[in-house]
Amino acid sequence: MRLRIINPNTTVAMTYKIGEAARRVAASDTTIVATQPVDGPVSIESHFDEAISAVGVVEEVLAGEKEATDAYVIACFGDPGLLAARELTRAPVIGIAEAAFHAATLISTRFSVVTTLSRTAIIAEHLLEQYGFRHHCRRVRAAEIPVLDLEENGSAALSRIVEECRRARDEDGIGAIVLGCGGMADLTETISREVGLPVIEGVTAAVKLAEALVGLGLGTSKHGDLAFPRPKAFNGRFERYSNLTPGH
Ligand code: 2AL
Repeated sequence: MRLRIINPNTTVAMTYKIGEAARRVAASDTTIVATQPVDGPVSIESHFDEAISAVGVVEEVLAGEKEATDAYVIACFGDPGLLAARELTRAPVIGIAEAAFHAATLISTRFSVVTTLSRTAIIAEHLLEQYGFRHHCRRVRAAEIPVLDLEENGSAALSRIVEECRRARDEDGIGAIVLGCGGMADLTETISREVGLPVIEGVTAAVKLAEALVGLGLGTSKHGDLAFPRPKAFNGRFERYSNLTPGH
């Protein structure tokens, strides 16, 4: 199967890391295509960043539809553009936050999330509520690192995340930790070893869930709200979406 992983930010090094993490867990017959939008923020750590990046995500899905893509993963922890992306394809589309939450509830009763900056915690909290995981999550914690610190060798990012994970383990009464950023895709083994709890991050969880759905012959429902959007006129910068007919 062909799985398109969309890093919603425009940092190519992060896309590369996400693609490599995906390939490490993917089945041997899964082809991973890791991409990012051309336009948009270098990292996503605000509501504004999210709103702009969602346009890039849907454009990457439209590009994927021209390449017989079997499944999509949106590799930012705010799952930007998730439902809009689902409208554009019959393939499954999985956000890394929802993938990680699902996986965490299958191996623990309670989990905490450790994310980047505390201002992004509200984004994860909103998703927990929206997806119905509020009771499973004890706390959304922040390591207070900007997303791009995760790309810098020798930064204090890893040790800050490990410290916060240890606090989560000792104070939250949890069985597992969810890492709250696509840029943490390569850190699960190290952190799990340091902290002694199962550590889940969404890129790898989403790859395996996508493979499972494709294996079951399941794709995004085209019945109801996730049906292809009605073709209509778009004005100005978005004129190219006029009379869009994805899926045809
Ligand atoms: C993220 C993420 O996963 N990628 C990004 O640029 N920002 N999320 C976050 N909470 O920092």
